[in-house]
Amino acid sequence: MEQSQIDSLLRGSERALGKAISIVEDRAPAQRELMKQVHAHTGRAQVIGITGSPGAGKSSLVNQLVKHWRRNGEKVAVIAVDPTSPFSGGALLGDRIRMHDHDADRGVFIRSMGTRGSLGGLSEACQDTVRLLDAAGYDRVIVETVGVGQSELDIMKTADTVALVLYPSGGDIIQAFKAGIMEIADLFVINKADLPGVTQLRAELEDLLHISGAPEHRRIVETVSTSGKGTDDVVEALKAHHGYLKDSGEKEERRNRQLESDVWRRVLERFREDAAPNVQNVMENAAGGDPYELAEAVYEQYQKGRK
Ligand SMILES: Nc1nc2c(ncn2[C@@H]2O[C@H](COP(=O)(O)OP(=O)(O)OP(=O)(O)O)[C@@H](O)[C@H]2O)c(=O)[nH]1
Ligand SMILES: [Mg+2]
Repeated sequence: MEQSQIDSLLRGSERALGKAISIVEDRAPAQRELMKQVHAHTGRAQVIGITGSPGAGKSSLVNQLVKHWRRNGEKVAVIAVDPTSPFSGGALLGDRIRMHDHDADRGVFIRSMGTRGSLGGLSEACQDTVRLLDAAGYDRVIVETVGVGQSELDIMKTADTVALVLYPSGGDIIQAFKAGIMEIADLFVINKADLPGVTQLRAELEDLLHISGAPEHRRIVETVSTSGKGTDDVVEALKAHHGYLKDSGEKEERRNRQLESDVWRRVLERFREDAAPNVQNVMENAAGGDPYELAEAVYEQYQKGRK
């Protein structure tokens, strides 16, 4: 991307932003230079991850949060990571319609991000997109994912605060527990609090948190995201968690941990790019065979090529 376009992005141009996001989504080599350029302008936004099973009401909650923050004049960006589950196909269309409320509003930027074919490419693209939005001056960046796969979990780990949306219907908590999301959630939202079963769900959740020795700062909040009831409590809890992160030094710690994994992923990504021709080469001549030997052959060829 040209310098003038990067400057536009830093001034908040949606067009420049859209173009930059396409570059990081494609994982084209140009993304490296781009990310280098914007890096110095990141670190200001509050990144909020919202996860939970399909239909839990994540988008409805996001919608309410956007409204709330817009009323305060804050700039808000939303990345909706497409649910992998085919059951959610219909709901996605719903997302578009509901989120359409904000389309004309210049202070809101909404982007859907698909599960691309490339290995692990989604979480990388998503992390970089968060940084672009941060650099473009968005105060809050919300990332919505369905809590299922490893790449969603990776995406959530890069957020400052992770909210897990649950709703009264059996099996929800256990699923989250299995997927490893319970451990990384900072805030629990019991949505659809207008439906029966809330008291029981809260009791189950409190038990689980108690058993797992969860730290004090993890709060439980009830919402009805279709009406907006409880949104203020979510906002308040997010604010409290952000304060806790700063005061306890955990924000610093998390950022440092993030830095190392970021360096790793960039090294690996670069290696994947560089070794791709060797893999292709070796695979062309491999009629079946032993993966260990083939990998060895790739590595040998790669090293020879570097001499
Ligand atoms: N009764 C009730 N229904 C709700 C509430 N919040 C959301 N819903 C409904 O639940 C359905 C799913 O809501 P979404 O906000 O699309 O849920 P989601 O978690 O984003 O769904 P996916 O993105 O498909 O995983 C919609 O029909 C909403 O109207 C609530 O608080 N109470
Ligand atoms: Mg949704």
